[in-house]
Amino acid sequence: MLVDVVKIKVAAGNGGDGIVTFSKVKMTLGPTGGSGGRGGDVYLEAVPDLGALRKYRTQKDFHAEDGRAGRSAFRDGHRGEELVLQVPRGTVAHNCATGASFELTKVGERLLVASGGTGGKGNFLFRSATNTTPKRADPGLPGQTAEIELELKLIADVGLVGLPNVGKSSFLNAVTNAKSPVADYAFTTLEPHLGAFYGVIIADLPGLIEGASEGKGLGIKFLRHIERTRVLFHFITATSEDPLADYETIRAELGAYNKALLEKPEYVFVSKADDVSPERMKEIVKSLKKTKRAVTPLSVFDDASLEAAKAILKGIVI
Ligand SMILES: Nc1nc2c(ncn2[C@@H]2O[C@H](COP(=O)(O)OP(=O)(O)OP(=O)(O)O)[C@@H](O)[C@H]2O)c(=O)[nH]1
Ligand SMILES: [Mg+2]
Repeated sequence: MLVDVVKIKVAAGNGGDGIVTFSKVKMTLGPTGGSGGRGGDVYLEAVPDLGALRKYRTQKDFHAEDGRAGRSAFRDGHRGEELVLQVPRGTVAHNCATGASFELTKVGERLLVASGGTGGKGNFLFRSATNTTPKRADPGLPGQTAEIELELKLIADVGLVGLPNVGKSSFLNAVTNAKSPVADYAFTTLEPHLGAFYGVIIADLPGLIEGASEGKGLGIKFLRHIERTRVLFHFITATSEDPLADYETIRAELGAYNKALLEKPEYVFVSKADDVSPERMKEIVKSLKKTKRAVTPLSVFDDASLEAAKAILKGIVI
């Protein structure tokens, strides 16, 4: 799993000071000092860019704008601009002082990490029947500061499942810039590999075999990585003698691990389409109708079929 950790310091803006001023115009004598503006807040905001933590390797200190001081003639100071720090979706923010943690799971989600200081009141607000010439104005309060550890824990959106040697890793490598090992033998992939397609995170898993739930092959422990995925891509090779039986073998193992995996939306891909005749492919697609899933022929050597798979990926809302 790709895990990335950085520590940053954030400071919200300080509140602006209130001021003491008086009108010099004879008919309107009295306090006119405006209040200070509130300091800007600091937020974290989840974005699809998985590399968004990179910039915090060089810059570590962030300060939102301070509120401006109040001015004469009842003019309040401007609020300080808020500061929004972008982090990749899947980032867990730990407040180092309080120990509190919060996970940003959805794109656009925001977390307030430091509140701006309140602006101080100007003397206009201290006027009263008994004190028509108040000389008091309050200073702005300091903004909150915090030290925050940002930890990226990728949550896959799509899990690639299937028997060994059916082209799962080849597919991941074809649609993302991942470099999952590929070879013409079973169990090339020994641990999950991740790739991102426009922010959609794909987890390539080791192949499953019949009896995996009893520990055969590499077992099924790694299926925990796809418990939280939204969608499964189920790969079946066109070179199989009985693609439907392959499908059912995998479904049985998924169900043995966790029945909830069977409820996930699932797309079936018939891989290595270039290795069989179009007639055979038709037969296979027909036999897989029983799965009641969308069935898509796929070859990593055929751009049109990769585009069809990418269109499905694009439809996955993150
Ligand atoms: N002809 C053809 N061969 C493919 C295609 N996709 C993958 N292969 C080949 O099939 C073999 C297995 O591919 P992998 O991507 O390693 O398969 P896998 O499902 O990840 O295998 P495991 O990691 O062992 O579960 C490799 O030799 C690939 O080059 C395809 O679309 N067409
Ligand atoms: Mg593989």
